[in-house]
Parts: sequence; structure tokens; C-alpha cells
Amino acid sequence: MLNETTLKHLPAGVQAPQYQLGDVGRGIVHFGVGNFFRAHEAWYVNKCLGLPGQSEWGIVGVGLSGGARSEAKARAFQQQDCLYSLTEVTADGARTVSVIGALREYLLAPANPDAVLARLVDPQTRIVSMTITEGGYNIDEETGRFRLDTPAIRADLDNPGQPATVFGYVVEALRRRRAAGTGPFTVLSCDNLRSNGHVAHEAFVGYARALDADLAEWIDANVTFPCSMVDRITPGVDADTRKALNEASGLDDELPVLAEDFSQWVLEDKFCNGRPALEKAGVEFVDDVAGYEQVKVRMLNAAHLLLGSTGLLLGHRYAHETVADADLDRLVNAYWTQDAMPQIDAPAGVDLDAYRKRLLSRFSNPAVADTLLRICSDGASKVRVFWTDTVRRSLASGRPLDRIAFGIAAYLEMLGGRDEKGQAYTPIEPTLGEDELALARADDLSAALALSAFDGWRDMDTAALDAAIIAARQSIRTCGLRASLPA
Ligand code: CS2
Repeated sequence: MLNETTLKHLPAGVQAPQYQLGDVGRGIVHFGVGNFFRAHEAWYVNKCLGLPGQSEWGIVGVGLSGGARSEAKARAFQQQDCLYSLTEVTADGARTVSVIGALREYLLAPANPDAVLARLVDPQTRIVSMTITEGGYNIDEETGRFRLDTPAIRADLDNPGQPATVFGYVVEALRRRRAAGTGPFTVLSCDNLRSNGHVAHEAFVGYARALDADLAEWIDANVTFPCSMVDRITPGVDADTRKALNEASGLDDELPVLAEDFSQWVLEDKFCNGRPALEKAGVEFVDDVAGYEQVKVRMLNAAHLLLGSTGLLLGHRYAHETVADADLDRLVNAYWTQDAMPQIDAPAGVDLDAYRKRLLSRFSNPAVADTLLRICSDGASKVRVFWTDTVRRSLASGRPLDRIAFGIAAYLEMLGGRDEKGQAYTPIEPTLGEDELALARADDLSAALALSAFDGWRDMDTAALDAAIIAARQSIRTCGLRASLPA
């Protein structure tokens, strides 16, 4: 088993951490220790830890949800001394394997709430980062404000000393740090959101305001919320993939991660209590991240959702199969060149057409074997985040809406859970209840337009878009997806 003892005898070709694990401090607490975080932030920090003067920046990971799967993951982290391997694969199958040591501790919050608070309050903690998913910020898309009316938030507001949400933990810790004179930490969102730092600011200050106006003011004045653009395609790892990764590396790792060879992190340099020398690990620091986010979200993520929804309906299961399908390749390129690119204000120096070509090659990497079900998971939140800007701009400028309507129609049809070959699959939609899923499956094709996924453009005149979505759904149902593709 991979752990601190076996680290001394790694199989040939596996790169060990370039630093002593015992020297590593606990400068960062991270909420949401999923595969993406382990292949992205932890990978950059792992590089930093190998540089002189950087040893304070080890990471304490926090998992917020309980249940058998989370407990098994926590046990595996414990048995492996929080070590795991990352395999990076190029499109032609070349791979590099390294053991990542940046994660030095893992806490399952429901089982150890006090330990989580203690870590957050510890003066060593100078950054609290998070990957809590696009839908995890609890923002009302219509008002842009933090929602106080959900059961989890109400429970934390009623009992702030024993929090269960990330907002409850972070704000309670900041309250204690302020009282103890420990000072603030940076709150760093690493989710695919437009202006994720501003969204995080709204969420955490919004929560704090409902609790204590003074504290909210202090957070607003002292805590920083840098915006960041994060990018690395990181598929899920099931039991078969785990076995294959271990066979290829020679390791015995319960928690291996797989990722493409590409990685990008563009970050605003706004850290109120210090940061690792991430620029030495390949992170790009810029004054304004918004343009990079626009490019990433509206080119990569929006296209992913488009390919995921249409691909699943056609019977594909992996991302690389969709771009090898001539019809979908045409569709996604038309979306990029006609709908997305003309309406993106790209930062100076970003060549959108080169970016498009690079995306095609990244999507076609078969060694990543990224499933369409993963790509479409929580689509209800992703539609909002990835497509809203393009929809709004198209509505405002009077551009043709047919491809956008088709993409939304395909997303709604995809929720039906059966492809055109008659094969069933289970869409992963944690934020949609049974009644909302029923709306998407109803014979009345307009019913699903009430889903909150579409709240981002409710204030606009959507009559033409709504009609086009309904017509596209009708056509997909009666003539099939290929015959319904926009010209
Ligand atoms: C995907 C992303 O799930 C999704 O929405 O589009 O996870 C995508 O793979 C990453 O953002 C790539 O950086």
C-alpha cells in the first residue's frame, strides 16, 4: 500500500515528492477534496513544496458530506498518510506518474467538526480554498444574493457554533479569529463560476450579515476573495480505472487520480495573509481574471455540456467519442465559431481560434476517458453558469438562437435517461428533485422551461428562445437528434 513507509521504495518511473513530508506545515485548508482539486491545486502546491522556503503551505483537506462512501475515502486517506498518485496522460498515451504529498491531513467534517474548526482557527491557516461545485454557492441567480432560506443554511444560522456548511464553518472560524486577534485568511474559490471570487464574497459576507452585521463588515474589510480560473480535465476513477492505473504504475493506491497533461490556473494576486510562490509552479497571476473565465467557461465548459447532452442521447458515453462523431464535431465548432467566440471579450494575447483547436485536441484524448455522465452531472447548475452569458448576449444582439436552443433542448431531453438506441442511463442531478425531473420528462414540452436552471435570463424577452427550445425538443423526439441538428 502507498504510504509514508513504502514511499521510500517507489516503482521505477514514479516520481516521489521532492521534499520531506515531516517538514510540511498546514498553511491551507481546502473544502471539497475531489479528483479535480487533487489533480489541480494540490499538484501546483506539491510543486511549490519542493522549492526553498515553501514548506509552510501543506494542505488540510475537509470533506463536508458524511455517508459510507465518504467514510471509506477518509479511511483510505488515513491508511495512505494522505498520499496518492497522479497519472497525467497525453493524447498519444504517454504518461507520467507522481506521488502527491501536498495533502497532509484529511478531516471528515461530520465526524470531526471541532477538529475542522480548530484547523481553521489555527494561525498557521492562511488560505481557505474550495471546490464545492458550481451549484454550491447557494446564490439566487435572479437576485445575485446569497439564499438564506435553505434548510442547511437555516440550521447553521440557528446554531452557528456547530456549523455543517462551508459558510457556517468559515464564518464561525473568522469570528473566532477576529475575537482572538489571529487575523483573517484568504477565501479562494476554485470553482468554474463567472467571477468566482465575487460570488464567494457575496456568499460568505451574505451569510455573515444574517448572523452579525459587525462581523460581516470585518470580513468585508479584512478577508480577500481572489478570482481564479481553473482548468484541468480530470475524469472520475472507478474500480476498473483504479486497477488499470495501479497495474500501469506498479503502485498499490486506493486513491489514484488521472488527468490530462494540460493544466491552467489564472489567479488574481489578492491574498490577505500570504500565499505560496505559485508563479514558480506555473500559475499565471493577472489583474483581471474575468476575461480568462469567460473564455474557459463559455468555450470549454459550455461545449462540454453541449457535447455531453447530445452525445448521451446518441448513445456515446465518452467525451472523445463525441468529437470523433462528425455531426457533433460540426455542431460544437459551429457553436464555438458562431455563438461563443464572436461574443467573448478575450484578454489581450488569448487567441480564441488557437484555444478552440486546443480544446478539440484535449477533448479527443482517449486516454482520459472522461465520461459524459460526469460532464453532464449537475447540469441544472451548469446551464446557469456556462450558458447564461451566451444566451443573454444572443438575446440582446438578436443573433440566431437555433444552436443555443438546440443545446438546451438536448440537455432537457437527456434528462429523460434513455438514449436513441434504447439504452438507459442515470443522469446525475443532485439539485433537481423528482418533481423537477418529471417536468423535463413531461409530454408538455414547455413545462421544463420553469426549471430554475433558466432563471439567469428570466428578465429578458425569451418568447423566441422558448419557442425554439420547444420546437427542437419536438423534433428530437419525433425525428431523432441527428435529423434535428441546426443547419
Ligand atoms: C466539466 C468540467 O463537469 C464539467 O462541467 O466541463 O469538470 C471540466 O472538465 C473542467 O472544468 C476542466 O477544467
